[in-house]
Amino acid sequence: MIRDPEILNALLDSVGRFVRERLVPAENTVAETDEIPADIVQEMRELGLFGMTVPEEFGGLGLTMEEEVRVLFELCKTSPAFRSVIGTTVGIGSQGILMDGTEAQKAEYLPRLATGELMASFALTEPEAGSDAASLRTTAVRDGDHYVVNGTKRYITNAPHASIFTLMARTNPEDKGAGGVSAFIVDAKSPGISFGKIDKKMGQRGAHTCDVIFDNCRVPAANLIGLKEGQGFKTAMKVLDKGRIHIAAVCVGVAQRMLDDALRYASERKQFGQAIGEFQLVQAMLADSQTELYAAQCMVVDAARKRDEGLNVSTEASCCKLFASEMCGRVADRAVQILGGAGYLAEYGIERFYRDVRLFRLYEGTTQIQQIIIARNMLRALRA
Ligand code: COS
Repeated sequence: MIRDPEILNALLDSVGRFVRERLVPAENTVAETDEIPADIVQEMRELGLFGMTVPEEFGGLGLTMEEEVRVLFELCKTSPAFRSVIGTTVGIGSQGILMDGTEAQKAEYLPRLATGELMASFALTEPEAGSDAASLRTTAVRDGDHYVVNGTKRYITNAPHASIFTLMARTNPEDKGAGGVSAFIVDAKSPGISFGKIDKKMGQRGAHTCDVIFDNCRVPAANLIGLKEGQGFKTAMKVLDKGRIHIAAVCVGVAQRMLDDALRYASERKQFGQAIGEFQLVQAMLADSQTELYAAQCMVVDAARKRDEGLNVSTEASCCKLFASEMCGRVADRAVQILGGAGYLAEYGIERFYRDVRLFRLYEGTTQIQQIIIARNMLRALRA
């Protein structure tokens, strides 16, 4: 749903200009330094990007899902590390509070998340609990008006910069599955929290992940999301349903950028006396990429609209994440192929995108997990 096309178009124009004038020229520096410059993060705050998904009553832009994906299509025509700076705050780190938090929890955190004063991060994955998220072992034991948290979380995006975590921990040791898990808002400065070294990754330099270790960390009971135990896994799954549409939109944006670069190269590079884009085998790669990109974009917009209508989009979200992330990988591969030797050289940038986009098929649920969710939902619908 688009509330006001004129306001949205103005936002899309500013984001597009920001990407072209500020982010694209900084891509190499970010890759070399592994840092997003502080002035760029500040400009993202000023553009309201940290508050994209926070309702207007709490000071955010209150974008609908359709508006959000359209902003992402523009914002992601550059290195995905830039999106990652805001990604966990607008997405998986904050949405649990919005979806299931009490009014007091929303009032306490959402306004400061919206301005980017606070950054949020999502702490679900553990060394022994990745795809099987419900088997997590981090414990939260009630002690008076606090919970005492112990355990380790792994691959936590933006953990080194986070002000708060949405943490999933087991409050009922008798229940080893999803029903024993609760969600908490945890201040990153709490005593008992320490951080592992920043992970060295295949790509997305400038986006940081690390382990987060909880050692007798005391979390106020008032920070139990929704003040209800045993609901944390469902909160995480609802957050991921939305997150997967968000990531699919990111894939569309990045794929568009790679295809634009490949198209430009194909029209300029000459071999056998003409631009390589005139050769049908190169055209096939361009056309297949355009077709799949268009399909992914249509899927993302459709799923976003359905979510805006209040429908359950668990299946659609997984279809989008699966198709768009795999599409993005294929477009990256073809872009390298079209650039040939230049595609393999760092200075042309495509090899960096090729490494960056590999993550899309892994995080917020691997392709195989999306397949499982889609098929399970189909079978459940048949039985219902
Ligand atoms: N929305 C709301 N509730 C949901 C839900 C959703 N999308 N998906 C599951 N639930 C509920 C189920 O209804 C069930 O509740 P009841 O016990 O009341 O029926 C409960 O949550 C447990 O669900 P389920 O039995 O399906 O859990 P499983 O352990 O079988 O796991 C998968 C399901 C594999 C789908 C889940 O573990 C998953 O998504 N794994 C990937 C995790 C991931 O994306 N990690 C990336 C980390 S974030 S970067």
